[in-house]
Amino acid sequence: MFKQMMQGMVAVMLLGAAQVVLAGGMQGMGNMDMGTQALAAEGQMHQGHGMVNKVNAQSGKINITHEPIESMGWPRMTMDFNVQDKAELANIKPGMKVDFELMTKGKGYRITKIAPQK
Ligand SMILES: [Cu+2]
Repeated sequence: MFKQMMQGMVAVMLLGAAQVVLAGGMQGMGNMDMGTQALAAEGQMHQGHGMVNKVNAQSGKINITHEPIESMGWPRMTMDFNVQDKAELANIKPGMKVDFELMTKGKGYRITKIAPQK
């Protein structure tokens, strides 16, 4: 999985979007605690879609295989996210397809909205 992610990152960098990758905090994958406290209300919003692999409603974490998020310069990949409002995970189960909103600021990012696809 990590190798796949690295390949994806290399591909993105080759496309000249290295800055987007750095700003998007790809270094933080697998350790999503990083930078979340620094997130502020004026962060940038991105739309994501994907399949849920794991949900931890208690800690507010979710693992999603998401489709490419062009505004982030991200290829399709599997990764962990922190969810701002843990309560939103109550209705989210592994195997579900979801739509979500991702807020980024600096190197941090978190899901601010998530719901099953209709
Ligand atoms: Cu990703």
